[in-house]
Amino acid sequence: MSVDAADLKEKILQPKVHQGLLTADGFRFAIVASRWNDFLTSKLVEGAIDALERLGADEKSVEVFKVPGSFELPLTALKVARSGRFDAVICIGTIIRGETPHFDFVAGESAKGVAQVGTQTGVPVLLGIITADNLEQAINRTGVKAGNKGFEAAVSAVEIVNLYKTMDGGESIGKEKVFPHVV
Ligand code: INI
Repeated sequence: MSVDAADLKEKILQPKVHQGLLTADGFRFAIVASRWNDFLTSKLVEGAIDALERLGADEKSVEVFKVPGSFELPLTALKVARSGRFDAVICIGTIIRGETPHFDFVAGESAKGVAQVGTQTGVPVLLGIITADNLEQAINRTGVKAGNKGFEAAVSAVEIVNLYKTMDGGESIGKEKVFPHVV
């Protein structure tokens, strides 16, 4: 018996897809930014603010917390997340290998720490940290060649807060929870 292409196509599962809208309206965002390599890091902060503004955030819904270096991002993000004042925390920094023998330590601890804050608090924490082997690579990731990591992290923040809103029973899906087993 032959099976034609049309039959096969009908049998392909089409599961329900959950994804966040790209609207910042009604959400509050914290940007936690390192001062290290500020001539680059400030471009990432600008990129993040630009993304939030373009996606509909207003000035009162965005706050920036400055810290000395990327190593200080996780604990600051934890305090910000625990404050209950923000829907997402966007962590921004620039770590360049050429500048420190501690690169792996600073980069590893910063990324791991930032990830832990999200899982510990349930508040989405976004990684907008550039880790680069040299200055040229870092410059290229601030929007010169390969996109702006701050902008990208902010867009991801907007998407994820919208996704969690629908999963937690936000207006777009009514009051019923998408995942009733998640409390
Ligand atoms: N912090 C950075 O954000 N980027 C770097 O490249 C960097 N380097 O090269 O050392 C850096 N170091 C500082 C570190 O994050 C802490 O602020 C410092 O160790 C004090 O805790």
